[in-house]
Amino acid sequence: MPTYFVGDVHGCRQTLLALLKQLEIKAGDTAVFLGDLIDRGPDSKGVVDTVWQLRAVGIRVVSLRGNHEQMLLNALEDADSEERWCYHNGGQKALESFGVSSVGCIPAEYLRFFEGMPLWYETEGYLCVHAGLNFRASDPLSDTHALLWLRHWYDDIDYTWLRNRILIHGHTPIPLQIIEEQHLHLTHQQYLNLDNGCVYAPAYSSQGLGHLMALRADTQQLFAQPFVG
Ligand SMILES: [Mn+2]
Repeated sequence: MPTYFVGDVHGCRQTLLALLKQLEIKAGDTAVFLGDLIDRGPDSKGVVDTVWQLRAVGIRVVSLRGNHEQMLLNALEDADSEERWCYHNGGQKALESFGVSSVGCIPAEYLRFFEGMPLWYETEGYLCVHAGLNFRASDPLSDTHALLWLRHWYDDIDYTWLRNRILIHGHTPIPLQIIEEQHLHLTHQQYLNLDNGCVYAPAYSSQGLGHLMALRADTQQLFAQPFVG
């Protein structure tokens, strides 16, 4: 029963559907989404619905909270946060996909889903987070802000703490070539960024972005699905 890790979807529902087809994912398998299902792309609601449909057909789903789900939740709290999310971080596109004009009008079942998302996930040989880990904290998994937002943390990795686990994360779009290099060195570097910025296709395709990425845990096979508009 394979486990698949999936990078930042950002509302790219058609691309997600194409990736799932490529994975040949089936009942009994596990899909671990690394956060940022929503915002920027064309169909945030549709992405959540697709994730729920996986559950309905017997696929085990783990969906981590990304900083974008966090921004949506923050937007429920005050107007400044809602403005920041909507106008500076692609939240407007998410609202449009729900057919609403304010975050409070998103149906409660979706809000509960975002609220219930775990911040990290561990499975045999792997530790998954959305963004990164603060290895200067006594417990790196306790720094919630770092789990959601941190960039440029590879130099701080404490391999004694990490043991034999491989870190899987998203959050910072990097070119496909760099992802492939990380994948090549997976065993000794023990980290892999699965964010190839699929939502930034086609504008940034020349910079090596534009695929939705996945890794199969047991075989370490890497999958790259080009953006589907
Ligand atoms: Mn992110």
